[in-house]
Amino acid sequence: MKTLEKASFKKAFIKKVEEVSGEDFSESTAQHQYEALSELVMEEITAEWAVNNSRLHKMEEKQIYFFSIEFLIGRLLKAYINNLGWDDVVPEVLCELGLDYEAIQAKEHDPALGNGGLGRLMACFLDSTAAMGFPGHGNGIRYKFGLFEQKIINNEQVEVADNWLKNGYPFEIAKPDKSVIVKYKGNVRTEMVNGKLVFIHENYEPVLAVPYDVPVQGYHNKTVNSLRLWSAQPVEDFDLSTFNQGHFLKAMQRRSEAEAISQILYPNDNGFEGKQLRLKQEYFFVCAGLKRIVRRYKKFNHGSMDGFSDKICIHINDTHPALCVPELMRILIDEENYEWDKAWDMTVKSISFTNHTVLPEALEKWPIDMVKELLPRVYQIIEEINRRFVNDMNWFYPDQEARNYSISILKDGHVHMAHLAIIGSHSVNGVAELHSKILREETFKDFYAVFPERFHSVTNGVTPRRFLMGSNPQLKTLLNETIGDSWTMPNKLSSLEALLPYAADAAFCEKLGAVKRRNKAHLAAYINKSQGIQLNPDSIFDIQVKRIHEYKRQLLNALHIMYLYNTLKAYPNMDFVPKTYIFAGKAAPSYYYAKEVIRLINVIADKVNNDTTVNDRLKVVFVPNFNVSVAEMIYPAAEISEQISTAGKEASGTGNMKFMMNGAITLGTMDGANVEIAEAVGMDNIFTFGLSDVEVANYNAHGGYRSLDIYESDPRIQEVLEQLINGFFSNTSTFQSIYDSLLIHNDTYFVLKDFASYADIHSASSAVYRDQKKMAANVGCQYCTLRNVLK
Ligand code: CR1
Repeated sequence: MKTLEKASFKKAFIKKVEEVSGEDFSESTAQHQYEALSELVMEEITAEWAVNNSRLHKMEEKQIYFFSIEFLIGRLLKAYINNLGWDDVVPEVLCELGLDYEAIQAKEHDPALGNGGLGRLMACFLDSTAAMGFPGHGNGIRYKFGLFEQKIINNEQVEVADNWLKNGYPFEIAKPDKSVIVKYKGNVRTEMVNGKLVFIHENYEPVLAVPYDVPVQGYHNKTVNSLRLWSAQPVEDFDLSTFNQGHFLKAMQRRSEAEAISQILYPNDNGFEGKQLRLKQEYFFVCAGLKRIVRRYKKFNHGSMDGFSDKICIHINDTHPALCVPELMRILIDEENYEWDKAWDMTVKSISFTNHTVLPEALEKWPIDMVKELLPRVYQIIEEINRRFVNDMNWFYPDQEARNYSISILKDGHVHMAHLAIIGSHSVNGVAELHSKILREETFKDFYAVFPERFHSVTNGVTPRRFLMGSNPQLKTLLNETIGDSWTMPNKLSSLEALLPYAADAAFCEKLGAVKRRNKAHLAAYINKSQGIQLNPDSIFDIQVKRIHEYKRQLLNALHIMYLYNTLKAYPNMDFVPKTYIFAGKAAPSYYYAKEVIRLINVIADKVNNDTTVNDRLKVVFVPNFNVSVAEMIYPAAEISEQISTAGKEASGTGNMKFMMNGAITLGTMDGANVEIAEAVGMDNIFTFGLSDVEVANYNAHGGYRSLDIYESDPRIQEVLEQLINGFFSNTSTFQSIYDSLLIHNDTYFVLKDFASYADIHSASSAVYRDQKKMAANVGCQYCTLRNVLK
């Protein structure tokens, strides 16, 4: 990596600002400075990118392509600057020029091309792959509108369209010459050609897929990989013949139907929406992505596909890209003339699959008629894959007919995408030990019996470059001063173990506390400025940020705050460590219950924050529009990380790791990767509570538990539940649906059942906080024991 020379950078920057603004430098705005800086960064990266691309063409190394319907990449400008090793010079030069680096960065519209979990995981994978110098690329959709912007109006979530491309996006390169055609609908005709049956897809509706590439810059190395995002366009810019016949609307309709495919990201996390447009999206990026990969592979391998599966790995991120299986088969059979068995062997060898959720409502299954109509040839192949699979199963396990049917791809009138993915992959993984166990023993147990060798566990990781080094520079500096910077090198985070002795070092702990205090003050200032709520940076910052979902149990946190409020009112002189509860997260727009939880949190916040008898000790904030940039500000300021899902429901969680690497203590259930965190830090350095996954499963096997028993026996719960419906927190509205879910519908997520142990662990955590020294030592331990959780 070339080092950046200060004087020449300054000169180049001023010149570029004048070029983009067309005015004297002194007249430039933060927008011009952002555009100029982005251009300079792109010039540097693209030079290296071209070299990388030509190296990749030689296909010496195996290449991995991550197929995902979401890539939640976050802002890139600062990440690029840090990865290029420009992070000393750029801020210094900008400061000398009297410019505000933070304000310049804020001009970048945070690309929200994902909902949360699996999309952010992909972005972390891309970052890590490039940092480690491996050729790994992303393949997804360039949505015109990303995940909605969330506003809170009258305590409720209001969704506003996210027009992220409004001012252009400087980090993409359009490659219209590499566009491909994706075919929908029509019919399949067969013909005998030279004694061989060939399948001809005709009368289809073509859509043009145009690629836009975003460079993925490695860390202090020369690797630049690619994230390829596809945009849908009509094949002919305008359907002239239809237009000339006077069918103006029809011509327009064709255009908008094509564009609709990449128009909008479905705002659903852990939920399945069986809309035809979504299925179109799934095939769109699968078909376009595979076409380019195959084309390129052949180009550099003398037109042959023979070695494809030795050199190319297609990773399908959750089931949305599962059509890779029949689509690759289609290419190999219809276009490359392979026999079925050979094609199948190559397909399974190339494809691997990660599952991200066990929630039954998220498992995709498409009505057969819909798949057949939209993708006639692909459907024929799915049918044939299924026929052969069921035949094999019946041959090998003739006495297991029911099981054999239960694992087939086509059943109950639907195409089961997880089944297609498992059958068509050589590797299937869960994203934490517990989740992988649940996959093996419950969700996919019948598959596990058939293909035990395919199942693996790969605990998620997050990038420390973005979530520690980038977002918490003061901590980075302190760590470097204390143990040197070897931990900043890719795959070397375990070097943080060198901190272990410092957990008992008062001077280090004090400095660590000072960094945390500054980060808390920074977040407090942001909240004050954007929401007008004043926080006390000396209170405990207890934070839950993630999608709003029943299983993640923001409700448990909210009910507990109601209880704390009641207690403070009843015992105004009680000994109470001041606490600030911070929430953030979006609810799917159609998820009424989750939106009610958001409203409840905001209603509680209104009441508590405006009650002068408690508000010096208790504050509640809901930070609107949680996205990657907001997250980067929140994690460094946290002391308690709330990871309180119903055990067995959270596949991994990755927020838990981001909090942890910023020194927050996890307060959570033994769920997802919390389990690995507990192993890594030791039970003394984590606050765990609640039912285990086995206990939850046992209750569920017997129809759940009786929530009314808890209600009747715990006066704290009685009080807060009545407050949900008696207008105590808001005299204009009540929370009947939440009340009913807990009492009438028997509390599916065990909120009341876990309440008592949750309240206990909170008071235990406050006691530790009172003893600041112990807290500092605890926090020290967090760094020291990251081990394999974080890559
Ligand atoms: C899971 O809910 C996991 C991420 C990444 C999420 C979360 O526990 O950490 O995936 N699932 O593996 C998801 O986004 C749509 O499903």
